[in-house]
Amino acid sequence: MRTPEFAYDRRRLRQWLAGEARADGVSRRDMLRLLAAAGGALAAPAGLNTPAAAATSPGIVKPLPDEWFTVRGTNAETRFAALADTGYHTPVDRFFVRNHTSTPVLDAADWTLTVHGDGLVHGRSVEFSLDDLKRLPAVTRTAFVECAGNGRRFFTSQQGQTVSGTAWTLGAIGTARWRGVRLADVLHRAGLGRGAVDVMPRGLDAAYVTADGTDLGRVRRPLPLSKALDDVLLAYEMNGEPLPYDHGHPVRVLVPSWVGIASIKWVGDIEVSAQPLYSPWNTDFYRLFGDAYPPGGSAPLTRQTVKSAWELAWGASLDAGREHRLTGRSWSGGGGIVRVDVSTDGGTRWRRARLHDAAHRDGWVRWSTDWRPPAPGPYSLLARATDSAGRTQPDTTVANTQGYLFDAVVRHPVTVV
Ligand SMILES: Nc1nc2c(c(=O)[nH]1)N[C@H]1C(S)=C(S)[C@@H](COP(=O)(O)O)O[C@H]1N2
Ligand SMILES: [Mo]
Repeated sequence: MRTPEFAYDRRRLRQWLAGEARADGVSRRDMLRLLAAAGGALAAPAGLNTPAAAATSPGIVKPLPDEWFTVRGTNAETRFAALADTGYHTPVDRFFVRNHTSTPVLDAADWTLTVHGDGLVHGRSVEFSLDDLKRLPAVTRTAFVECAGNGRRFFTSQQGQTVSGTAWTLGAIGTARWRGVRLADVLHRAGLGRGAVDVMPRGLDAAYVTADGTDLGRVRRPLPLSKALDDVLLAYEMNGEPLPYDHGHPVRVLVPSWVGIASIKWVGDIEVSAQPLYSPWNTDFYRLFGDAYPPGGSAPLTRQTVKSAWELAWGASLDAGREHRLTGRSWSGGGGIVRVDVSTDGGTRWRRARLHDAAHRDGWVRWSTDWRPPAPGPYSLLARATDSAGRTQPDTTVANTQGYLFDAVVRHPVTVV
């Protein structure tokens, strides 16, 4: 999996150098840095850097009750304890929100999707209304959306490392039943050309301006055509209801198993390109940078890693001498979860948790374990999952400066009283 993706990235960088790839909105300096890291020569076409604009204020439409969410800047993290009484699918009203700016309130009747670019036959652009999409075959698929930065706080709190970005605990994930059309069907309907290589959906939310005032334009991230044609949906329903405002109304991209940024909300246009594409979301962001990585960073992030979370408040109190049924969930972007081991004594002794769901690709499994805490005092609860590809959560995650893909076993503190 890793090798072809690295090769893909290197090939694209070489094409950019030869003037055969586009990188609108990415600074020339960033492209040169990536190129240098990939071992290319230093001579390149001019890039773009647009000037500063004002910062935006948070804007999430749905209510964010304190018992369900922790608000973090423009984002809202789901409290795992609030999932204990929910089923497999995360109710929309408890589903985390990750917004670069704020939720645009769009009217489905006015909405259109424009598919355009030189990767279409004759280079013509094609428009679809929501009704047009609904006339194509509908597909339903259960999948999680998880932010690449989920668990970021633990780089600092467990490993003592400084990382940038929203300090999520483990609640930047939700699993929903999505209904929509296959992106492949829309691309074929639009007239996919033989030369197409990259597909870049773009959101209708406001342009994203970084803390230092750089306007990066609207949120967008290219996907290789192979993934776009494989299992990607244009979703217009979430858990049987029209897609809610905060989750991309009226239509979002849903890229199963990949980092959440791939699943562009409020999609307004999709560029189909015969040249490789770059955006800041696959050059500066959503790559791994740091001591363990090449100077230009890793290849752009794709699949999620393995994680586990207890459906318990951080620092929850439990009565000593009583049996408690403790519950949690584990998930992976690399295959269904086949095994979860738990420890209630800080990691000395381990036992298997009971799994309540079959291994589900792109989804999570719910699990439980019974525990009678012997005596009052502080305890750490640990859970370690293994997926069907044999990947297991490690004890520590190799650091990266932006704190992506934390997958180590989290030590969840509780107090026995
Ligand atoms: N247009 C647009 N799409 C977007 C984003 C955004 O800010 N704008 N955030 C991305 C990120 S980083 C994540 S993790 C997911 C979050 O999806 P959710 O808010 O529905 O949970 O949406 C992705 N799609
Ligand atoms: Mo994200």
